[in-house]
Amino acid sequence: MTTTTSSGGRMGKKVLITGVLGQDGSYLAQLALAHGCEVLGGVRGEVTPARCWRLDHLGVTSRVQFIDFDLMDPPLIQQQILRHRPDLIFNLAAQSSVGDSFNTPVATAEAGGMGALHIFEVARHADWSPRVFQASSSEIFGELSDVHQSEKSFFNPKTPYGATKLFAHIMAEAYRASYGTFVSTGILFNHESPLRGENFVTRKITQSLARIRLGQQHKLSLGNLSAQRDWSHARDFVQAMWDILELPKPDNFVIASGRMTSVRQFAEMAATRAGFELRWEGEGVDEKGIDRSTGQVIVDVDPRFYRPYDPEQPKVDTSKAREMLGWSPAASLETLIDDMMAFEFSQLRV
Ligand code: NDP
Ligand code: GDR
Repeated sequence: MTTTTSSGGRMGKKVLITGVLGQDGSYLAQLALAHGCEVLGGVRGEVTPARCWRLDHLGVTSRVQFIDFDLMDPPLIQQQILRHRPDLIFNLAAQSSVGDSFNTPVATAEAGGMGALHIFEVARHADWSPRVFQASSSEIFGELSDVHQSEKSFFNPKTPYGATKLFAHIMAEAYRASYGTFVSTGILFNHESPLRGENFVTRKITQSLARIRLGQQHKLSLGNLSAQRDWSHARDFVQAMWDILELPKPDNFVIASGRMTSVRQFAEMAATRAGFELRWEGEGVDEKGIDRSTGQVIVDVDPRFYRPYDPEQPKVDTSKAREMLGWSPAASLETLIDDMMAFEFSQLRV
């Protein structure tokens, strides 16, 4: 039997989370379990203990029912959804690195674009009307002239990842309009956490700075330091995803904090929190770069980390999420960085 909790939860509901071993999948599994839901965790390939480190960190691994789920395998997608009949489907699986998408455009599109479409198609024919959440991205905006972007903006992505996410986003709208399928989207700006993959710039920075502080690494090499991002905590973003599927009608929501910070500023803030001052290449520090007596560390720029195309992230109007969901991020950027640095030191000191 299904009951609704006072917190708007869905006690007893079955929730399928694709990409459950990823950052957002792990936090969302924890949230759904806290709401009394049964969590089906979609995973491609074998579930090894090493791959469950995020769920382990949150203490929920044993409560997730793992199911084989590969976005590149349409018959498997259909079979698993029809077999388990989830009430809510959060499609979080994707090749999620914009940088990697330049090297793997076809695989990125097949999983993130066609994979999402196959899920919508099963939901369209399902006789129990599941609700679907699709993880869209701020990358769908691309380079635009509007000052503040919103759900109604014209989309103009130019990265393979952005184009893939736009395909799935437009398909979600098409399924709503054409078939009445309950598919909502979150146009998600960057969200980070201690559970972020190491190939993303925030985690790369916090992990490297902790290693440098403990003498395990000499130098942090980055790409575009002046790139600006609207960074929030992933824990707050999975709450927004949850709230979006609680609404009576499917819709699109921009989810962001509204605060832009450069990569360089993020690194400086993280270093301050790690207890030292950053010195940058060309500021009188030699190639080896680290002087532990003064606690100074060097960060250099390595062209290998530049992208062939790296558009500025647009500023955004978040009023729809504030008004219709009552959502705004609970954690500040400072809290996020504190959380990430504390995690790095706890990992390296054991
Ligand atoms: P992660 O990269 O941490 O997680 C993505 C998960 O998808 C991984 O567990 C990965 O598994 C899985 N996956 C990849 N390809 C497939 C496939 N073919 N079939 C099944 N599973 C697959 O991403 P996040 O948790 O950070 O992001 C969640 C979603 O939100 C993604 O769709 C991302 O594009 C989107 N998003 C994220 C933002 C962010 O800032 N975090 C912002 C905007 C959108 P494996 O270990 O096997 O690779
Ligand atoms: P992004 O995140 O591309 O915004 O995609 P990422 O952390 O990879 O890059 C952010 C910005 O930092 C610059 N940068 C570097 N990036 C990486 N990864 N490594 C570096 O060394 C480095 N140096 C500078 C990048 O050029 C870029 O401008 C994330 C993902 O979570 C997507 O899935 C999601 O859709 C978008 O956020 C919104």
